[in-house]
Amino acid sequence: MSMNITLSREDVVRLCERVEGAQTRAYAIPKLTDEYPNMTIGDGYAVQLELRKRFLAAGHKQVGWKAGLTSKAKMIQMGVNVPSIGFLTDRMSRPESSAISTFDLVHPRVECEVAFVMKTTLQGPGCTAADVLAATDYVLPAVEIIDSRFSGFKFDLPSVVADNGSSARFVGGGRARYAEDLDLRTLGVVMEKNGEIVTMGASAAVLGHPAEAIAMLVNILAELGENLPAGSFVMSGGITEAVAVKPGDSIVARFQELGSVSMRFVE
Ligand code: OOG
Ligand code: MG
Repeated sequence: MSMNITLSREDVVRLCERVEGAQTRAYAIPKLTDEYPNMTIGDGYAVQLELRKRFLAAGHKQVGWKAGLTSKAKMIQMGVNVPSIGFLTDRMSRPESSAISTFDLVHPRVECEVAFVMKTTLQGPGCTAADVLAATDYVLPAVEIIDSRFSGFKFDLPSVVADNGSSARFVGGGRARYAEDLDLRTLGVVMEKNGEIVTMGASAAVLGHPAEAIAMLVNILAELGENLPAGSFVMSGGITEAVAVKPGDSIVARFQELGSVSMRFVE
């Protein structure tokens, strides 16, 4: 992955303000590459870094990271073939079984993920899935509510990286387990919307093993000059494709061995 930055500092700030406006006021914008066709993935991460700095300066607390586009189902759904990473803050977290407002979201979708909580800091490059498992405190099931700010949920990698990987909300829940007590490759998950099964999959869909996605994230962080701190909450990427939700919908994600995560959506 080339982390080449081609945008001027002014353009990075301009695009960050455009994405920040769309995120905080919940409106759709055209993908950034319509105006900057030569934008690179490195440019996308420069905009994402600017966004993170602004949120942290405004008092948001970073709680961890997310890997995205790590399963075939997600890559096919979004027409992208390289994984991405994004940051997670306290403002994005929602309690299990809660009512989540869609008022401040553009076109939310939900996806089932395995989340990791780290007990030691990881530093790439060269981080492997075995390193990740050794550094993991426990795993838990999560539902990510993604919300691309790009019209029609249509984007390319530089644009989605700049939009912080479509991060919007997330819910951790179920039952926390030690990774060594589970076979993290073969966990089944079923997602129900309004009592009907809408999608299902197995955790191997995420790069063969969800810990591989965390290793990839650590190696991307190294390219960005950062590590994955102890205590981080990290989501490994949607196992299934993402499912659109609207006010009135209720979601239950049932994970084998990890219990379930539920929420409902309101205006
Ligand atoms: C990009 C974010 C993908 C995942 O788990 O694959 C993601 C998107 O699909 O909007 O969070
Ligand atoms: Mg996700």
